[in-house]
Amino acid sequence: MSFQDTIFAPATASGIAGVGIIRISGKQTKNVIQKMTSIKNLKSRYAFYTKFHHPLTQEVLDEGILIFFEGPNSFTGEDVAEFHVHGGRAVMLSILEALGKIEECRFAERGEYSRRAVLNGKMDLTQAEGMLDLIHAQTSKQKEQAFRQMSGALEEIYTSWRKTMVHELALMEAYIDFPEEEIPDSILVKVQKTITDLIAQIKDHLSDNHKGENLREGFHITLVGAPNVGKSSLLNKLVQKDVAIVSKTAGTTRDVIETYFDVKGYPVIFQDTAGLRETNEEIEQEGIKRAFQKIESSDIILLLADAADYPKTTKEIGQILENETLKEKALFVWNKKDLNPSLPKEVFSISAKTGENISKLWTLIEKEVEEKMGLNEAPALTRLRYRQELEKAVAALERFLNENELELQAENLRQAARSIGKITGVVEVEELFDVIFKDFCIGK
Ligand SMILES: Nc1nc2c(ncn2[C@@H]2O[C@H](COP(=O)(O)OP(=O)(O)OP(=O)(O)O)[C@@H](O)[C@H]2O)c(=O)[nH]1
Ligand SMILES: [Mg+2]
Repeated sequence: MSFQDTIFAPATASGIAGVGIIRISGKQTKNVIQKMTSIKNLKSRYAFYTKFHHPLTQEVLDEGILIFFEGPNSFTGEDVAEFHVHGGRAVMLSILEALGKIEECRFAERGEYSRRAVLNGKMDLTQAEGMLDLIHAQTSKQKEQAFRQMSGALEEIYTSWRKTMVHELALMEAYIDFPEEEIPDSILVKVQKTITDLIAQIKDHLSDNHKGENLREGFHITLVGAPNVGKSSLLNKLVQKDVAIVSKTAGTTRDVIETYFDVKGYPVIFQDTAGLRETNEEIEQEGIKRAFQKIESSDIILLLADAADYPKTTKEIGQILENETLKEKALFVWNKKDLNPSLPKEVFSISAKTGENISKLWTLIEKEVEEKMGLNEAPALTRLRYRQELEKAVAALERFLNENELELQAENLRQAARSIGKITGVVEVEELFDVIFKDFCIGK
């Protein structure tokens, strides 16, 4: 992949649409415009109505709007042009095919526009990833979080931390390298103090209960219980759609049924599972195995029991409640309230059939969801990659504090700064870029 090439790709999704946009970026952009349009007085950031023709045959391919963005004032920082043409397949293909005929022009690779934007200092890696999240956002809260990140909320914090580290490192190195300059020893005490404060700030950012990551990835709620307690009925009731088969036969559900649901702007994935019981039936056993996998990995488990059996629950439910980690994320609910009028008031019960107390259950779910994903004033840590580098940075800073030798202290500070640099992309690690930009789509 050469960054000398001029690249092109559709910026809009393929399909039938009124308008389709093809974006061109690189040194040949002006040449492309000259070869494919008859625009005379090209100006940056103006909309030109023009015919687009084939650079070799001169055949008219379409007519539409051209906008030229002169570098560095463009998305990538290079010269960029946008062809706004009709959004049908044949039109788009004809333009793309024509572009391929111009020297030094080629189809863009995945994420190449964003990658160039980062390399040209238009944004850092967290902003590029924020933009990726924005494009993929499904709910309003995900969008809000992604937009903040794209606008540089995380970049600002991480860059300032890195700056502090580099600054303190410079002070230390001056102290080490120029003893005759008589830099006072008190400087070292100051550095210690600054680093101690910094550790506290980073730790505070890290101890967010993974809210930002949860919001990016979605929150998983699993419905669990013995066969026939009404898990599938409840799922259908909650998402107001007939997604799972309900029947009076015990052992109806086997596969895990996942349904995506927008809860007040937060992404929630409900998972209905096979009823837990001992069985010799092979398919059901597999279903139960899968149910247990979901119990482990989900954020909340809605443990359902049959109110007609109150207060008896099954052995499997007992086992789940004995496990400290699982118990912590379990919400216990008696279903089929309508079948047991003598249920004590204080036990939480619902009826998936009549809908009684379903709104109360929703209140509980919403509370959990907001607790686990709610946005704060401070921008959230959104990716495991950031978390890992920040943890490495904290470890290096703590080694710094415990180290006596100045050179080794400085080395630890350098390592910490490097970790932060990896998050924002200040240290240009090709490998790292490859990993990150492969998730982008072509044209971004
Ligand atoms: N009376 C009453 N019946 C219910 C209620 N909820 C579910 N049922 C009935 O209970 C039976 C089992 O419901 P399902 O939703 O299939 O139960 P399940 O827990 O998914 O069962 P498996 O998939 O077999 O594990 C069906 O006949 C439902 O109509 C309720 O609140 N009240
Ligand atoms: Mg079921």
